[in-house]
Amino acid sequence: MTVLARPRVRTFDLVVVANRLPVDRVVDPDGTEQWRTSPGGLVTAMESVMPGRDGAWVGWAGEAGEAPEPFVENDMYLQPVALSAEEVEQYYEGFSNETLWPIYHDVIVSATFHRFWWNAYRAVNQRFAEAAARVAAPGATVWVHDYQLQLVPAMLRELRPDVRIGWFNHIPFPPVELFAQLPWRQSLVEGLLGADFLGFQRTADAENFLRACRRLVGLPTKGDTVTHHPHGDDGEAHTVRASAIPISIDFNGLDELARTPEVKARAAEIRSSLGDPEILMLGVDRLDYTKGIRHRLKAYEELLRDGEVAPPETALLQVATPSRERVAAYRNLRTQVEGTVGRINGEHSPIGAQAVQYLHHSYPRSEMAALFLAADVMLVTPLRDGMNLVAKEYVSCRHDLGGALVLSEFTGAARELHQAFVCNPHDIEGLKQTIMRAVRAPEADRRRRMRALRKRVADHDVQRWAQRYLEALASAPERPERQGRHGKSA
Ligand code: GDG
Repeated sequence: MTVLARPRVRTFDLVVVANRLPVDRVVDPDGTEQWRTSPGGLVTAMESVMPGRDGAWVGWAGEAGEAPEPFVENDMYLQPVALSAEEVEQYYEGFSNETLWPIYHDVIVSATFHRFWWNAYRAVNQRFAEAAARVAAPGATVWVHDYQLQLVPAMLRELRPDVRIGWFNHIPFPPVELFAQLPWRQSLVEGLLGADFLGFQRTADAENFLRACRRLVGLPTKGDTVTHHPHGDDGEAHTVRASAIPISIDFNGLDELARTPEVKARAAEIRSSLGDPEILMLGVDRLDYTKGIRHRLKAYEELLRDGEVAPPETALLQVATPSRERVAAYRNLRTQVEGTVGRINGEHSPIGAQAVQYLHHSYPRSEMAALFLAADVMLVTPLRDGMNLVAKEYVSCRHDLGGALVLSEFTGAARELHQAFVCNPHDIEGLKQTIMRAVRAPEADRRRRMRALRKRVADHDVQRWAQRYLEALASAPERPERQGRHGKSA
């Protein structure tokens, strides 16, 4: 019998598994292809954590069909996972973004359930688990991210009992009453319990998960832990910790960027191109219904109508980064937002100035920093948001201690950024008042708040987040599978 040599696969001690690779393929006008860092919360966070760790990243490259060969980018080994066009529709747009995303964000739009979407979700999670199993070195640490991959921990555990598995949820974990709607709730809980440690943005999210374990699956919980029997009722019991480790941003990197002469000059240029308004308000969001853009515009429109603010002295600049454009709820939102912006400008803009400057684009990081540095009032008004990195980025750019942050109480960030002007975006009257409080706050008050906000983010930056997460994962109790104790206990 001839034994065929297996191709050598590189393996790594740290493997990140996320729906998307951190890069997009771009084709230059001359036809050459290259990879460019893709925007988004998870990528922004992990980008400053991975370099220097000799890690691998398993994820989808963003185009349906065959996966590209593995490649190295920014010191990271990237292992693409293939998704067919049908899987993109069913696993990603369907189950992830039309079933889970609404359920996990308070059902701001209603969720859609299809059994064939679930089947695709399971099949794709299995493929991700297999890809992670291939590149993980013996005893490696595998860090799985987000709601698209909730079955990966248990699937990977089955394939590779030797590895240490962590999962981090970037979005909220829903209250048990909403999670209970999912016909596949038990499988999702069991999928997650394959991990050694489960990380959440807020304590309330971890508690929601533990409540789901208790009430929907009948598992005992104690403090921030849940106990289950990975190998059936007669097998050995195992305890998994679920607790909050809130994500952050690269404070020093952004602080440095915002201090460069180029960014400062660009900030001044942005203000002057808007006619040097006295008050420049700014919104920066993915165009997503969770971000409260419609509520923000409504409040702003009423402030214009009431004569509280007026262009050109006041301007609102709204960056709405294109997102999930193949999902109907996102297309509807775009139509609504653009209709509202058109109406506001039609009714309130004088010749030569715009009440709302609306930008449906993605921008380089330095342009974002310049926008943050230019804005007097930053409007972060989500109806529900796991964390919201934009709020933390804004304060990181304000080395001048200028600016004021209006922040929704329904963001994870509001648990940390107490000195912001905190608002309830559903309460339009209250939102208007909070915006005006931020506009009119005495300079000394704004500076005092900004100093405290910056200290909080500087002391709790993304490097500390990653370190805390990896330490929590490393100190998780040994699982029976890893010790080779699969069967019944003696
Ligand atoms: C999820 C959770 C959680 C946006 N437009 C551009 C751009 N961005 C960057 C922002 C920020 C990131 O993308 C967006 O992060 P958020 O936290 O605001 O929101 P999600 O994308 O919904 O992220 C969220 C996050 O994961 C992390 O755990 O906070 O709650 O929903 O960094 O600056 N960056 C560039 N150009 C753009 O046009 N360069």
